[in-house]
Amino acid sequence: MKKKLVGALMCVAMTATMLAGCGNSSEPTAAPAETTPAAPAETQAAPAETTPAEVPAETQTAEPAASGEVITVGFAQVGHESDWRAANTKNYQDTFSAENGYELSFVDCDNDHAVQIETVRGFIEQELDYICIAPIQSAGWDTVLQEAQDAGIPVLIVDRAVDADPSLYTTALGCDMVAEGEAAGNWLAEYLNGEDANILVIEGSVGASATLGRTEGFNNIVAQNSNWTVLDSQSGDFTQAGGQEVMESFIKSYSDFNVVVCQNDNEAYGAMDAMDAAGITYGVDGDVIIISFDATHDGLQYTLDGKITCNVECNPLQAGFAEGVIKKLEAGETVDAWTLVEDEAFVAPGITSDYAVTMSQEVLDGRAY
Ligand code: GYE
Repeated sequence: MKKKLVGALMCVAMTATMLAGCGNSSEPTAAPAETTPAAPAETQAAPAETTPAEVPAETQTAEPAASGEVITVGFAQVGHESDWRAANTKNYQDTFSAENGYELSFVDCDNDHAVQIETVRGFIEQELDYICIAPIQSAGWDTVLQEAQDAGIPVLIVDRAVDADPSLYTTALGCDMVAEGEAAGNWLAEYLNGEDANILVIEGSVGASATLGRTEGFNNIVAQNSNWTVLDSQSGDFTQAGGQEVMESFIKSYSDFNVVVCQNDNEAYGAMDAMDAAGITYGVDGDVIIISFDATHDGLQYTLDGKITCNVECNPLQAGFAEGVIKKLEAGETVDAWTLVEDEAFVAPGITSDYAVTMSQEVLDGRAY
């Protein structure tokens, strides 16, 4: 039995401040509140074999929707680095299904920026109706976004942000990564209640807005606590293996730490393995506080078990927002320049917090991903 109240998605219109919050800059980025639909999308069904030459794509053959022609959508996905990503991919494939009237060209870019750029170029050459990009890194997008705009293809920047001028794409949607980092920091300050913190950070992939934002947000709170020290901060690439490797090297270099911040759940699993092997205790009954991000089902199980003390959610079920944008554009309506996917934080049983929900079996049962 699934209960649905946790992690409810909400769509709100953008403010310039929110946009800044989701990017990697501390300066608010000026952005128009609304964008006019880009040049009309032509609804040509792309043949199944029009995959970018060098990257594997899965293309679903679509049945035209009762109301009209098949809508072709290209999705340049980051890769398959985490449970969060797997849930996000499945959500896009389920939403942009043949049954729903779409032909989805899905490309797993395997965390390679150059492959992702070429994938988008392939989508432009195929003259797809819409392009969704979950940017591996936030930098380096201007040229290909300009190419898509010149071709009249609306681009949706999804999940992570780009640091390109917002006029180069149609819309962006995702979680507020800076706010997530701040939530983690605020919770820690509340929990420590004045105690010292010696902190190790296992960051996500280098240059990703999820990494930059969570780091920036957490550091904003570190700056407010003079008895907190960040001993080290290294990338674990959002993978379990990466988290384990970084934690093993931290354990060799540092003997006195009481907080480990993992920028996603998979890294936390690797970090726990490394601490188990070294005989370091963690969790509500241990010596080290683990903070994680994503709040996937397994991450929340560890939170319920008191091993991860605080887990800050990022909801991967975002395809419905992308579809909402596409439907509006199809209808010739204007769309918001930015859609926030809301999230919340969870803490282990026995902890109450102004910043987080206390974990329970009921919450876990409501977590489908
Ligand atoms: O936290 C991580 C994934 O961009 C929000 O990417 C996403 C992050 C997520 O690999 O697990």
